[in-house]
Amino acid sequence: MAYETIIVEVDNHVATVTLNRPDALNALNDQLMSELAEALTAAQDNEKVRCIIITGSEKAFAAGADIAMMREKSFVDAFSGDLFTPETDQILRVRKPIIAAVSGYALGGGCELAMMCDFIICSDTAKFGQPEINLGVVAGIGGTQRLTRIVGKSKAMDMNLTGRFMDATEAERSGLVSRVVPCKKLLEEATGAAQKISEKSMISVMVVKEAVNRAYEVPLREGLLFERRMFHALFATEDQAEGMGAFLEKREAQFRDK
Ligand code: CO8
Repeated sequence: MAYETIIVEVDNHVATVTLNRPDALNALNDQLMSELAEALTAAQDNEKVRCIIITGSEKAFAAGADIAMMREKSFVDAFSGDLFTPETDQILRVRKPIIAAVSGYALGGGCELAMMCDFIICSDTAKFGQPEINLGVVAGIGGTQRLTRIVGKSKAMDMNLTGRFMDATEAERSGLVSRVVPCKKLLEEATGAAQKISEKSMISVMVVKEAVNRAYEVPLREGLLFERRMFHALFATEDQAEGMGAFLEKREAQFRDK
């Protein structure tokens, strides 16, 4: 499939999707969101792919939803068209892990897209923000909800009310990102993490993704029950026998996703 606003490369079990609208700092428009959702679904369906990376350019992961596209919309257009909802739903249905590799600006919808991924690795030049308030609107795909759960009320209010940007150091301190690396090393670090994940049993990997995401959806008691039941269920897999056997036999495990 030929895409115009993203570039997709599959190498060594890792699909890397690069947002590619350099003239608009990778601003998210209808075409980019629909191509991104389609590429991620294709990666989900591709047996060779075991982990996915979404990245942008050095200057911008994505500077938000496309303001030029949104400017002329009326309430009826936005509400009836359900802007970005089908695409974000499709992205959230992907069961393989997705790493956001962020350099430069991740603002508005860009920050929200990064937070939709399973974890964020960023470069020391990254800048996160929810500046929608400066445009007379508010965040629309998670900036008041996911950000609050991740960094807490005080910082989420600060970011959404003032529109200020958070640098990489603050983002790591706040738990928004898992690692900060020099800009030139960003893709190497993200790819290394993706390849490490690719070596695991895909069944355990998908269970981890589901269980951690469930922590944001259900009360602790329910989440713990889900985790315990999934832990029990994994004893039905060949990969459990292989993983534990390999440890005791002091050799590398060869997982077969069975
Ligand atoms: N949309 C469209 N074009 C953009 C955007 C954007 N979000 N961001 C940058 N661009 C364009 C600029 O217009 C400019 O184009 P041109 O060269 O044709 O004038 C080009 O990218 C380069 O940008 P700048 O010249 O502004 O570059 P600077 O280095 O001076 O500044 C900034 C970089 C600080 C990132 C600046 O571009 C900026 O502030 N951008 C807007 C950031 C913003 O407000 N983002 C939030 C957008 S709203 C949003 O994301 C809502 C998401 C929720 C959607 C929910 C749907 C349900």
